[in-house]
Amino acid sequence: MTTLIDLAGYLAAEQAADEAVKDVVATVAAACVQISRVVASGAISGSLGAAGVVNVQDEEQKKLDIITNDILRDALKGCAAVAGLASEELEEIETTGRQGGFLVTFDPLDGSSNIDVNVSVGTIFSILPAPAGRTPTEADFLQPGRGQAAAGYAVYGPQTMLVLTLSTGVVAFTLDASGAWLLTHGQVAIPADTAEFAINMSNQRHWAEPVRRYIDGCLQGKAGPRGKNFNMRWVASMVADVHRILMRGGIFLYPWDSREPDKPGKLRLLYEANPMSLIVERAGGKATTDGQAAILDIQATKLHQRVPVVLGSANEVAQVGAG
Ligand code: AHM
Ligand code: MG
Repeated sequence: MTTLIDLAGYLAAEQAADEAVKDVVATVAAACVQISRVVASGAISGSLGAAGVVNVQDEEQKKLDIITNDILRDALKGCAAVAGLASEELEEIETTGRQGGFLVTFDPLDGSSNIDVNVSVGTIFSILPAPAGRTPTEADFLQPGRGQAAAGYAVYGPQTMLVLTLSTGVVAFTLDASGAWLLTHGQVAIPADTAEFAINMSNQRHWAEPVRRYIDGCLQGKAGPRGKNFNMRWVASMVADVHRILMRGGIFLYPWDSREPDKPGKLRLLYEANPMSLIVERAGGKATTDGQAAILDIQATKLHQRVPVVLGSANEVAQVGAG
């Protein structure tokens, strides 16, 4: 059996990446090992179920949302290269008392609705440059995703995996029984074509016309305008749905819908859409709001801003844009 290199070995060999970014990545990765253990322990540790509180998103927090948020927050506060952090579970940014280095935004446990039924969930993170010589403010977090210094996610599924982009390319590690991240996927590339889409069909009546037309074309299969049969998958954990697309292609849509006009989409820009978009683009895919406009070019205006998301296999995302 060949020996796989671990995360520390990979980071040491990555000459192009900043040493401080590597520290942040190593810190997040270590926190994800802890998170994977608490997630895996489920009912044994009494960590399933609702916490009985509502977060800044007006969503009921699960106990694990709070536990995992605390794990990441504590880890990042202890990391010398981190000046500030923002989380899906925290109303406001937090600073660490340090200046310069990096800001980290994260969704500590994405796919919360799946926790209690033992379906894959994950942690998503984005690392941004912090301002030099002063304490960061909320405005410093509102950067276009194109400027991310690194991004990644951990998926807690049949295998626990860490997917990462530093300066170029996308790599993936698998967690072994000893708690080491081993490099199992040296270069992740999303096929340009696909016949598999992921969308919550129950929202169909709320979609805009181009998305309706696109999905309708897929549903018509071989006899329809696309001339081929499509398959559909929807885990309802963005990490799991995007991970499948990274591994075998596909398109993921959480599009604009008419339910809440002041919340254009469900997913959050700074700690869900931006990090996933950097990973998807670096793996050769496209990440847009509507099949055309790149998510990474959006100038954020609010910490918990929501955006429509259409990402995945490049030619398929372009089909949505053409509609
Ligand atoms: P969360 O961060 O509160 O878990 O919400 C985000 C999740 C995504 O992982 C997933 O793509 C989406 O919400 C599923 O939404 P729905 O329940 O509408 O299918
Ligand atoms: Mg989420």
